[in-house]
Amino acid sequence: NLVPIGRALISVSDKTGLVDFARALAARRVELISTGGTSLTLRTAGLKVRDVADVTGFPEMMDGRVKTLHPMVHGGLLALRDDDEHLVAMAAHGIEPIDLLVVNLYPFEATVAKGADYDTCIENIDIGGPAMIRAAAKNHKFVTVVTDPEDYATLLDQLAAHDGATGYAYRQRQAQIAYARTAAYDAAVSTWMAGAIGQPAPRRRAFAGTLAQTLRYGENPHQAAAFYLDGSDRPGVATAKQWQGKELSYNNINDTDAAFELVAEFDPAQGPACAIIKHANPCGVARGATLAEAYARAFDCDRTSAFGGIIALNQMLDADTARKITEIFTEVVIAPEATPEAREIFAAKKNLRLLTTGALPDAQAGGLAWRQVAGGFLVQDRDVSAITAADLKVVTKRAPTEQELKDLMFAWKVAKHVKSNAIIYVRDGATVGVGAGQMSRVDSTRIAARKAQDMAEALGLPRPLTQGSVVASDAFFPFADGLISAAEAGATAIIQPGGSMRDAEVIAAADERGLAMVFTGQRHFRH
Ligand code: 93A
Repeated sequence: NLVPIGRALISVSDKTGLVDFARALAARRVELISTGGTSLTLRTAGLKVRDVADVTGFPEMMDGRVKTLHPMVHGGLLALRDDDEHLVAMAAHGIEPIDLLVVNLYPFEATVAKGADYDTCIENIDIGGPAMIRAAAKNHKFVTVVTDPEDYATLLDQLAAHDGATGYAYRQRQAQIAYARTAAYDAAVSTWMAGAIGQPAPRRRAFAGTLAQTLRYGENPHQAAAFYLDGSDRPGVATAKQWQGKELSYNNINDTDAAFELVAEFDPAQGPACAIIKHANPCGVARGATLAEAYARAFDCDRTSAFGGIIALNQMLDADTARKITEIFTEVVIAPEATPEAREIFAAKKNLRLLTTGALPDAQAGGLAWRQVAGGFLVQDRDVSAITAADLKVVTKRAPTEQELKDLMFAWKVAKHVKSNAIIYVRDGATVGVGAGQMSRVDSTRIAARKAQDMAEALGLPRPLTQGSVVASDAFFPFADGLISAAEAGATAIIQPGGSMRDAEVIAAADERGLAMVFTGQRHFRH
């Protein structure tokens, strides 16, 4: 199963490491065949190269659209070396075997990311490259394929270990990687086209990502894991610069994403906001006159849970906020930017990871969301619905006051980012109780109230902050019990979608207690 490498076809857009790699092949007496730009680079470096035009007998033509699409190339890649008929065909047509294919594709994804126009993106769809990669990968019984400069070193290791040959298991692995590359490439083309022609719905689409990073482990240490990029340039954990701290873990990435997406709901033009996340749910979200105050108020929602949490800020991290944050242990801080002074303060905390993204993601920008199920995955539009005060329907005798209304809108934004059943108590632009992920809505209501009670005791407050708060519920109250329990905790106003069979009962319970209640007509399930 060892196949010696005698002839290589090299055609690469990304010329990183190319010359050294080709020189190492040449030193093993491998004959090099290349396309235009690749040939030029190799020749300029003093290497001996045959042009692919010399192999095909055709010049590269049509702006390079047709250079390797020829039987002399594809016959050389696909011929079975142990099949008499194939050997006869090769001899009859003068087809020479190609033992090694080194291709990396036109940079389609990078061209899209740069915001290139339609025609430029089209021109950057590689046709000949994927055709050769797929051919070489299919014929991995005899042919070795390399599609990434990062794999040059391991190929040279193979050749060194096997006296200029590659082993079957290695070729199989390379073929599998090659098909991952071409699949991701075509998925990127389809995804880009869907957007370009205004067909972004999650139907008749192909999905694939490109490997960004192999992670140390997954949700638990016994699970292997990796981080893939989907090619969108949404600011967030995927695009962030990490200034310090250990490598992000799987859970860090998941939680940091949840934190940043939540804080992005709060327009920085309307003031600073902070979200603290644990296990993908917020344990505190707040606005403040300053960023430091926003953090302190978010922290006061649930100081116990905030320990070891993930903090997201909707504007530049400043020194004051940085100093406050370092008072307890935090895993990750993500912000659009950080001042040099703030970075210096963090530098003393070696384990604290700091990420900056340059911008906040647009909470209203479309896109797709995935969920895995056995045998497949579910795809839907991102939940980008947002309501304004004008969309609300007052259903109680009493309408909310101006302050209640402000807090109701705040609570509703947070509810969208809390696992169902979600109940959020808010007072003066800060969460004061979060009930998340319960199977019964009334339990979420009670848990949030009880935690607020605990916090009041810890902070030495006379009463829990739920007294005089407002409450958001991500979906309707199926019974009046949840609402009654929120009222008992001191809530004075409620925001919820409405639409329950028992709405009349729920409204009556609100009226009886003098609560104001508004319906959104929209729910924010997050399961
Ligand atoms: O336009 S193509 O799809 N037509 C081809 O026949 C072809 N063959 C190789 N592009 C083709 N390639 C691509 O050219 C390779 O995948 C590689 O990315 C690039 C290398 O071109 P050069 O050697 O001229 O820099």
